[in-house]
Amino acid sequence: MHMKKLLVIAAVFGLAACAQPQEECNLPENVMITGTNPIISNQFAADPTARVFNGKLYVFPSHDIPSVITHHDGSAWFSMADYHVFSSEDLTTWTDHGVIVTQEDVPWGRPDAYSMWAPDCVEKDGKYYFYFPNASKTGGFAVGVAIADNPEGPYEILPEPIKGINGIDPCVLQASDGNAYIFWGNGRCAKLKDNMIELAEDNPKQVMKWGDREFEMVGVSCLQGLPSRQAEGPFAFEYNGNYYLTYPYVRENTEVIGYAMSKNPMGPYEYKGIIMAEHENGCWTNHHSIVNYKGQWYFFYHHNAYSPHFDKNRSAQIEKLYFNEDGTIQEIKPTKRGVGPVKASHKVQIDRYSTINGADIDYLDTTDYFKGWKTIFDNAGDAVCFNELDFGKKAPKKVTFRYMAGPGAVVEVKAGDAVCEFELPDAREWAEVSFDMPAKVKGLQDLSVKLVNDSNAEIDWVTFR
Ligand code: FUB
Repeated sequence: MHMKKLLVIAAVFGLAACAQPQEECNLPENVMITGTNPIISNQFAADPTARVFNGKLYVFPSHDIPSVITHHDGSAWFSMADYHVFSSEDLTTWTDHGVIVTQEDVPWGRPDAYSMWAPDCVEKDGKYYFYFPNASKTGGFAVGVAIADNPEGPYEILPEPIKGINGIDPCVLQASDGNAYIFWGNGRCAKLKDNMIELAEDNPKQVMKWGDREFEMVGVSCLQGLPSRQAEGPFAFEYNGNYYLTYPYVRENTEVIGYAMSKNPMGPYEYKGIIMAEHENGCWTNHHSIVNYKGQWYFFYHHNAYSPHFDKNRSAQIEKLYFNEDGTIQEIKPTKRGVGPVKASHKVQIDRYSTINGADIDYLDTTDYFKGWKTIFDNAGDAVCFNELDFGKKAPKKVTFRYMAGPGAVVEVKAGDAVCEFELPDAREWAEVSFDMPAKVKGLQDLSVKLVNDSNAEIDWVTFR
């Protein structure tokens, strides 16, 4: 294809007051437009369990807050007092439906434990069963159930936790054999009764020893003999006649997500490998779920993107997941770009790039990481590329940058066949500037933004209208 090159130093159109489109200016407080990673930007959202209900994607994460309790060694620790539920139809616009369960309202739980770890939610016969771990008044962790008529709630918390489960991180598998199985902790699994709130009578039982104490545990340990050091957060699902037990465990120093396969929900499972390796920045935990939405498989997981110095304040992210022909799962690398469609008319966060060449990324405000990031261009040639940006059917007439720049900074914007250059006015504080678009760009295009000359610029976002 012949590339049309428009090397125009476009005239400044004017400093814009509110450059973002109406839908972004007037967003209700509980609605976020992201499309990139992390997906939830109004709070921390760890351990994201994704489920599809009524054609909509729901995410049930745990809700990290800055540490208010300490670990036994005195260090800052996971602190979670309640659960929110989020939903999206396009994986870009996320609605926070608010708090569905809070620690003060759990009759059997310690109201000040801040221990509402990873939850799950499944539907049966029009009822939504929300499974959550919590510190119990009688010691240790237990798993409770709250029931609702809608995924968003209101949920009614059952007075007692599930008898026979001592542990964290419940996940429920509704298998094609007609049974529901609950997995928890380090890969233990038991069958649920039809009522979804009790363990079945015919579950196997194991006598375990803890020092000189003996006690009976219900169900089976599906990860016994498999790589599973410090395993937690099991997520089980069924696809194409195979059961998958996916779980975080410590391979060297921090968690990876591994998986095992079986022909039976309760195993035995055969270890198959890694789905996601350790986080490069040392974030100790990862916790995930896997869901098919509108024909595409997705991997939800977490990272501490909004809390670089405290890895117990985590945020949910999404990547696409692919199977090999033999049913094994291809390894996934975390990205900043994520999976959501992004419109060119939105504030395009180019710091959530697909590829980067020379440019640097940094936080906009280290006193409030939720404000997000900026892209720093220091040398001629520094560039980022943001894949799959939707310019729509009508070519935008203007491009707007939120930026800072030294004198004479020229940036090249490349999208589809169009290559345009813009000289950013000198600005030492954040400013917005709009230019006429000298080229017509439509449809889905990869966008690249490059500093052309030896100057410097920082860009918060770009938008095309
Ligand atoms: O969120 C608290 C705990 O950290 C979860 O329950 C684990 O899976 C780990 O992500």
